Amino acid sequence: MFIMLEKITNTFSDVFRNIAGKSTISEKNIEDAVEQIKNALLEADVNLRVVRRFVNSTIEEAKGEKVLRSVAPGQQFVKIVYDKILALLGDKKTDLQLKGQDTISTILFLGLQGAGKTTGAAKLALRLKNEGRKPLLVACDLVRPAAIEQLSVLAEKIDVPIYKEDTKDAPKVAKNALTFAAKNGCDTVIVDTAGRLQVDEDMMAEIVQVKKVCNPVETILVADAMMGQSVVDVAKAFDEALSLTGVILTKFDSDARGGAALSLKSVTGKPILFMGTGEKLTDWEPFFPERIAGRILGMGDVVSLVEKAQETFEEEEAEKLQKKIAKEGFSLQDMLDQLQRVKKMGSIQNILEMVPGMAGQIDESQIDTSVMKRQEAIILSMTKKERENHLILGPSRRKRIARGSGTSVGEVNKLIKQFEKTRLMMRKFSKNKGLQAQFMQQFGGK
Ligand SMILES: Nc1nc2c(ncn2[C@@H]2O[C@H](COP(=O)(O)OP(=O)(O)O)[C@@H](O)[C@H]2O)c(=O)[nH]1
Ligand SMILES: [Mg+2]
Repeated sequence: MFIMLEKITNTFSDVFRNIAGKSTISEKNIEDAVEQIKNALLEADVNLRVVRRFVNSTIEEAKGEKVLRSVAPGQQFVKIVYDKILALLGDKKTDLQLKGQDTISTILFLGLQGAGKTTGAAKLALRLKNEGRKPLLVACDLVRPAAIEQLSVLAEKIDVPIYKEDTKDAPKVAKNALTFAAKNGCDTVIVDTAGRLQVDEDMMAEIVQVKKVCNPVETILVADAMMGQSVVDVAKAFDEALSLTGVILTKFDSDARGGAALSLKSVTGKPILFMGTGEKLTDWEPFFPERIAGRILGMGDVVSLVEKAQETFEEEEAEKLQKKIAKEGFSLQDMLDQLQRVKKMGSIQNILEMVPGMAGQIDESQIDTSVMKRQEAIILSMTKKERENHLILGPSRRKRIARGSGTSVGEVNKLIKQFEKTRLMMRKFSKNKGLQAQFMQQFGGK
């Protein structure tokens, strides 16, 4: 799977390996790296306008303070590129906008001939069926001779009902299919339509009529990922005539160059909802921008780099904290800041989601954050004055804090004791660089 992005991935890996290890990078380094990336994108057949926008915004951001002045500028640079690629792909996974199962939701599939509409309709039906919905497949491709038969065979394979008629009137079929769905308790109607070899007026006119009749919640362009950037013009034409709500990319298992995936979202503004990944009816997956971005940038390598970039940022914050402690001592407010910073790193879970084999394997409950949450609640229940000077925390204040944070006086006492110990340690070792790490560790534990 994913042969299609291999080439572009190789380039990214080279560029990153080169730049990530540098302890300082110049504007020239950034420009060179971005130039290489630009060529890789163009070679992958990404739309020129998309490439230009990507290049400009990356250079601008990479030349900013945060990168050039940071401890590990190469890593920050990689993170910026990752974020931009992710944005190209649509940031977050988008779900189908289906209505509740007490009404009928119609999904209209359209696209050029051979794009994968008919196969895709069956693949989606299978998926929805497995999710507990009751799909109905509708054969509205009345142009290609064997089209109805093709859908019938697929429907039978996945044991999903099909609605078909011996006619050339597609809108009529769509209309009758809805009645059929209502009578037979189907809640999701997937309408397969006729494609042409290229965008053509007759086809558009017919699908516009079909759309009017069936009032779909989703009007989805099914596009072949092997088409490269020419898919962009096709998408635009369909969108103008039919107001698309989303896109499905098929043949992701091919060795296409990836241009379509990287162009479609940003040119059309429509989310990529699913991808077809093979000939089998189960070769169908939701489109996860994070996974694809990780994949494009060379997965393993880049994931760890992005993670490191995040850590480096933490390190810089920690360094600032050290300086402050050396001067003023460590306060409960500092402890709160630390807790909250550690909590933010929860996003590491998201990063792990992109590692092959890890996706879906991580159980939120396995990451124990409850201790930290309680500690945070305790400090949050203190006044500013108390956070600055723990010495004023007498019994009645502790009781109030326990009540305010929904914890016990015992827990408050424990936290203050832990704080005092840490504070002492901090003072002793405030010039010791390894201390922050130790400190963090201590908090993670019980
Ligand atoms: N390898 C691969 N082949 C696909 C995929 N989706 C569709 N196909 C094949 O592409 C061809 C055209 O698909 P079809 O659904 O008939 O396209 P339609 O004309 O848009 O309805 C068929 O041979 C499918 O098996 C996919 O994700 N991967
Ligand atoms: Mg078809």
